Amino acid sequence: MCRPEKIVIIDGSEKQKKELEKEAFSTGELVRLNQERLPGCAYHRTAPNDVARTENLTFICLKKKQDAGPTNNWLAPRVAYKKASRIFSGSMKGRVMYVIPFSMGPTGSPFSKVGVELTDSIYVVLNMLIMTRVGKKVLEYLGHDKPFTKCLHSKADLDIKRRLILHFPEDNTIWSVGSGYGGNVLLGKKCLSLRIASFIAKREKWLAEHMLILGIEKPNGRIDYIAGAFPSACGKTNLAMLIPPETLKKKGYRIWTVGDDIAWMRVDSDGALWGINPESGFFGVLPGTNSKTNPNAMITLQKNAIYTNVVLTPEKTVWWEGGEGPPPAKGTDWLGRPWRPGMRDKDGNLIKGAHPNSRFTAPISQCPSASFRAEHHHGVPISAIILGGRRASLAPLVYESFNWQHGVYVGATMASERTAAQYGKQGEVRRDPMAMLPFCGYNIADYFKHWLNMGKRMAKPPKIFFVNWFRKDKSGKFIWPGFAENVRILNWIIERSKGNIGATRTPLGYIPRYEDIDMDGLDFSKEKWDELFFINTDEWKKELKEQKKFLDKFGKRLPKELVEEHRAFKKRLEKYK
Ligand code: SAT
Ligand code: MN
Repeated sequence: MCRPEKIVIIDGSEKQKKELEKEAFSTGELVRLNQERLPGCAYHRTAPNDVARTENLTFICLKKKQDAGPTNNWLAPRVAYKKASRIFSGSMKGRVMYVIPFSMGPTGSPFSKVGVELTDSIYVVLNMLIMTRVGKKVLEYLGHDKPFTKCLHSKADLDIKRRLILHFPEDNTIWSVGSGYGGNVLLGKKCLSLRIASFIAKREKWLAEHMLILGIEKPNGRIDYIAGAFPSACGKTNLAMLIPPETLKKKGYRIWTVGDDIAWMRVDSDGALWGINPESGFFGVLPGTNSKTNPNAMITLQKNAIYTNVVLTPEKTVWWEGGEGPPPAKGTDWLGRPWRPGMRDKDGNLIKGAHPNSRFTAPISQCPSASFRAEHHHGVPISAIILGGRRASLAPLVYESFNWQHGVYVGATMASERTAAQYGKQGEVRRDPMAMLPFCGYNIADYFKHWLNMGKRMAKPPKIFFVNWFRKDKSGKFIWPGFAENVRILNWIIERSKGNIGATRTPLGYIPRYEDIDMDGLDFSKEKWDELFFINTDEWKKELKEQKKFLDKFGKRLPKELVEEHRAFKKRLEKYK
């Protein structure tokens, strides 16, 4: 159908990688960066209209529309294949088709899934080499009879009117055409590891989630693991790589990074939940990343990284807003235009050099906090689950749900302000259940049911918490300092999970007592603390109505447990003074 001129199988070797880089440097698809300052690094620009996931062009193509549910775009598989075939037809004429056999999760692990991506983009190949396990080993494991996800991608002509990101869960197939942007084209990531995997996970009774996994090490050496769901560009990468504040570091606290975006979790024979990160790299947001906000990321991306849509300097280094040090005197912006700091457009607005959703791709193994258990086929035991979003008002810093069922309600109704990672109006509050709204490969009401069932399968399900690092005061300033200081809250979450400390009961759930948080080295008053945890019942009553409106979308398919939870929440709020 695509009619490529040549077919090349990606074997995962260093030699082949070097050849592909050379080829991409010669055509301008990639720019070789300053090899003294940034060894092994390359630079890439996407097309101007192709800088974030296009959710409106992303479809779940199940046979029945109801099975995709009201939150997904749907196309009948037959129609979708036909529509895309027209665009794919001859799209690789004169180009090479690369065949990428890849494993999500350590090759051969019982957790892992294999995919094969066909693509006409070297950028995709080089990113997949970082993000997934690629090559001969995967083909050997696959043999002749194991199942795999069939992934087809072509840039075609990068025309947004001829762009489609199609998922066929019933066929274990993904077709993506007309884009060259990360989440649309690195098909192992959101497409396989979330949309297709969530569909498989329901059938096979496990969880495929938009979650980071981190380990928190205590002074006594014990490491407990937390999985956390946050919408795109809400700080998952920063949280996963935290370095504790000086005072806590001295005491012996440490964070270990297992993953920053996706978690696959199963119930093991011990009745506990165990998780892996199916990816082997980070595809992280750059603006705002510097050695204060995320020192570990800054070390991770200094070599063997791919930079997408940032400023290119005359010395062939890179820069982005909120990055390290002052901007270069001049450079080339993400659109390839000459750029100087302070430049304004015709309306007087500052012109950003880097796109707000510019990204780096780098191997997890280069991260100083990379967990030594990342390659373990068995994953790590999950002690707590945190859910979070960006809410300028309303949600307190942290609260603990009363039980698994209540936690599922909190996840099902959570909302967040839109970021640059999606097309659409930024800052607008949207419901984003479990941060899976754009990633659930089937009816999300059935997904809620699946979560409820998973709770019953566990001997002792992890406790579910909600966090909001982004609450603002009346003057619009963040109340909580966030970043490294969040370790203090993670620590409380673990103590609660183990039943080691008490808490205050509120209509939302349990909240921490000021005196139970280790505030050593942080000047944070009780007054501010109370402001962070203030429950505005009028606002919450409004929120409750919004939650109801959202849940009503699912009609009869909504599990009755969530209706019960809604009623119980309403009652608790009414009684609260
Ligand atoms: O979808 S991407 O993988 O490009 C990044 C994100 O939005 O989380
Ligand atoms: Mn993500």
